Amino acid sequence: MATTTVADYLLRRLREWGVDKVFGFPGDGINGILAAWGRAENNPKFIQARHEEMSAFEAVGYAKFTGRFGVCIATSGPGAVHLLNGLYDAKLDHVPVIAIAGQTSRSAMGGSYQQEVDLLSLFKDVASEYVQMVTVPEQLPGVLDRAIRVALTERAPTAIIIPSDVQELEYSAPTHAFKMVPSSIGVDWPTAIPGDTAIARAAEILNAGQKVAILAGSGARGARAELQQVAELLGAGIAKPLLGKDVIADDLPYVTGSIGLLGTRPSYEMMMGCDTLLTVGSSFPYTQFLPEFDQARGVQIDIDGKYIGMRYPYEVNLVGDAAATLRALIPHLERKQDRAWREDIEENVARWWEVMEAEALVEADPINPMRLFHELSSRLPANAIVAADSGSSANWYARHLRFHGDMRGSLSGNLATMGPGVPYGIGAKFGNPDRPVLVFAGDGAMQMNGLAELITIKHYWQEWSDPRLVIAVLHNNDLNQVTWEMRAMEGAPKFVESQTLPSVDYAAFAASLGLQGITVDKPNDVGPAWDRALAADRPTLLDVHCDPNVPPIPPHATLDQMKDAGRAILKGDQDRWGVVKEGVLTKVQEFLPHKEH
Ligand SMILES: Cc1ncc(C[n+]2csc(CCOP(=O)(O)OP(=O)(O)O)c2C)c(N)n1
Ligand SMILES: [Mg+2]
Repeated sequence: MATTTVADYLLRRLREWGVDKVFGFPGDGINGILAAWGRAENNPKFIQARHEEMSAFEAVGYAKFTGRFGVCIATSGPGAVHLLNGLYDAKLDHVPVIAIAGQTSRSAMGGSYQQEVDLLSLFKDVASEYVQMVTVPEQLPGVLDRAIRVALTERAPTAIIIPSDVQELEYSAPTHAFKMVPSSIGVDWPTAIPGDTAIARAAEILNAGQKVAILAGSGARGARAELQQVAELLGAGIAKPLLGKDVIADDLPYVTGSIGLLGTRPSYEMMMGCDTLLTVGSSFPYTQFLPEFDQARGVQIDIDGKYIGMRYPYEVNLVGDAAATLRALIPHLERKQDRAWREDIEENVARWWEVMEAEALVEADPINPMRLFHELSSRLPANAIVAADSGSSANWYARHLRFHGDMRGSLSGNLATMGPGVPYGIGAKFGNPDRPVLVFAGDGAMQMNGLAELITIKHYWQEWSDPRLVIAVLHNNDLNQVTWEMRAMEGAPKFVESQTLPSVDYAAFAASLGLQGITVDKPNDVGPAWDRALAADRPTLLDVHCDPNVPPIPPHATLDQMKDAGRAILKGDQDRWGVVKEGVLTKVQEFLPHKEH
């Protein structure tokens, strides 16, 4: 075909933006684009998932682990509907993703035609920053360019709808005329730094305090050296919300690790004891894990004025780039002479890691899930990327993995949806084919979608220069996280009908796809299984038979609360109440809190 169609031009413009991969699934609502893809010799590369929600998760994973924007594509009607959950994951975790969806022909619109869903309304909430339908060719470059720039500016998903007949029209560029919107490619960003007066006010607060706590979230990524320098000067510890787990390494003695329900005791202690709070690039929502309102003076740094000043009554709210703002602050900070607070934090952290190890080594039936994470922790390659699904694995990911080097890690932090683990891993591999990628997923998540998405791994893994993608399945025949939430928060026993899962041979399923499948049902086999997976010449699934009676214990739990959660022992109905491992309770208590909160 000699002429350039709208679809041809769409792909060309994506290439000009540097897009080399698009995650999608076909359908006749995008047939015009697929035909153009064939003409473009699959550039950008079309990556076929089993389900459009997976395409969206893969685009989110790709964006999270590359720092670039992700692109996904789906057909009209059902395909577009399937994208939604993945796009909400992008929205809630502030990830730039562009969704492209087909639509019925313009001539059929409004006629209750097959697969006609009102996509502008469907995407209105999830892509609230920008959703547009392209109805004439001249609209295309402007709409696509804006969808990309808005996604990058707002760190949000945006959506473009292209009716099937428009895809096949001859492309015609916007002209230098009334009601035309010419457009251009690319964007360069400023480095935002607050003014001198604001920096001085912040420094005054940080210098006045004796016990400084730092909360560093995903917005602090790229500010590692500065965070270290500030923590050093202020004698502070650094706690990390889930999405910020990889912003600073856990092998620094003053990094207290995760915070919140899935957090660590040293983070909790630090927040409860501090007199000054410095929050950098975090909108951690759980106020109850931050200091009491009248306890600490607060300074917040965030790139986005829309999200600053929330969650705590900060005295100074600095809108700016994390690294640049910290660099501006540093010359104004006085080194704290009294290091007692810092020493206290370091002692707590050292003891906490010992407790974590002891907990992980408590015997269970058959495998203590903490052991699975613990054994990996010491084997983690410095360039590993880790993804965890929602479920009990998120707890162990948060508490037991000791990140070091340039490791990256993420999960569905705010939507907390089940299902992103395996597709995040795939997106991570396509963004970083030379890095090992490790995924933790529950058996519920595998049954929901992970098993099917293993087929996508089978389809593509040989293209990755480092073939190591390891899926560790927490095989506990239970929707365990919710079972424990019911027990601990509702005081209700396990409702077997909703919670128990049918058992599946996950390793055999993986092996049937030509992947390495390893069943692990003895505690001492966990370490060697990781060794095999990390030395393999192909992706591996570890089918790990985990004990559902190891409770994910919140760091602030008192012994009584923990015993309460394990009422099993009192009630005797083991299946419904679970039997909390006595050893786990005892080990956690070895980490004696300074005070009971
Ligand atoms: C799409 C979706 N449905 C339901 C939930 C509620 N939920 C959160 S964790 C969980 C259990 C997950 O079970 P599994 O994947 O087996 O992991 P486990 O906790 O057993 O390790 C459920 C049902 C959710 N977060 N997302
Ligand atoms: Mg499970």
